[in-house]
Amino acid sequence: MKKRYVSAFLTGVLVLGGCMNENRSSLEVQMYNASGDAIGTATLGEQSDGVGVKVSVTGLKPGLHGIHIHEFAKCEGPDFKTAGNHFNPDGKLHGLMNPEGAHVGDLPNIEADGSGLAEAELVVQGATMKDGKKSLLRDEGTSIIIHENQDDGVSQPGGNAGERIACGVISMKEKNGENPPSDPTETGDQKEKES
Ligand SMILES: [Cu+2]
Repeated sequence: MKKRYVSAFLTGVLVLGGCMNENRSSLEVQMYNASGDAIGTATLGEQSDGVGVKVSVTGLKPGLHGIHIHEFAKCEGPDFKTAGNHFNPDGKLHGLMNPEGAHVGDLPNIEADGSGLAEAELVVQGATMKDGKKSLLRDEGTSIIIHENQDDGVSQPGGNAGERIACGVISMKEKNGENPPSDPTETGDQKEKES
C-alpha cells in the first residue's frame, strides 16, 4: 500500500508487530439491496470489546431483521449466496441465545421503522479489524448481510431469518475504492476461485 496517513501511523504504533494493520481502525461499508441499489452504510470501528457497527439503511420492510457478518467479501445479488455462511472462526453453533453459540458474526436484530429506516449500533463481540483469526479483514475480508426476517437467536444454521436482502463488503480494497461490489475483474491475489 502506498498511502500513508498520520492516523495510520499512530494506529500502527499501538499495534505491536502489525505490518498489515495500517489504517485499520475504521471502515465505512456501503450496503446494497438485491437490485444493486445503495441503501445506506454500516460504519465499522475498532473498540475494546470487538468491532462496533453503526448501521443506517433505508428501504427495509418495517419490523425486525436479522443481521450478521458473513464469511466472504463477496456480495453478488440478488441472493447474495456468494457471501457464504456466517463468520464463525470459533466453530460454534448459531445464535446469541444458544448455549452452544454463538458465531462471532451473530448480531442482535435491527428494527426498521414505518418508513423502512433502520438505525442501530451493534458490536461484533470479540472481533477485530487488525490481524488475527477473528479479523473481519482477514484474507480478502468478510461481508455484512441483512435478512428479510428476524433472527430467532437459536435455530440452525442462520436463525430462520429468511432471504438475504442487503449486503455490504468489508474489505480494505473496498475502502481504497479499488473495486465496486460484485466486480468480477479483480486482479492478482484477489483472483476469483469460482465464477
Ligand atoms: Cu446472515
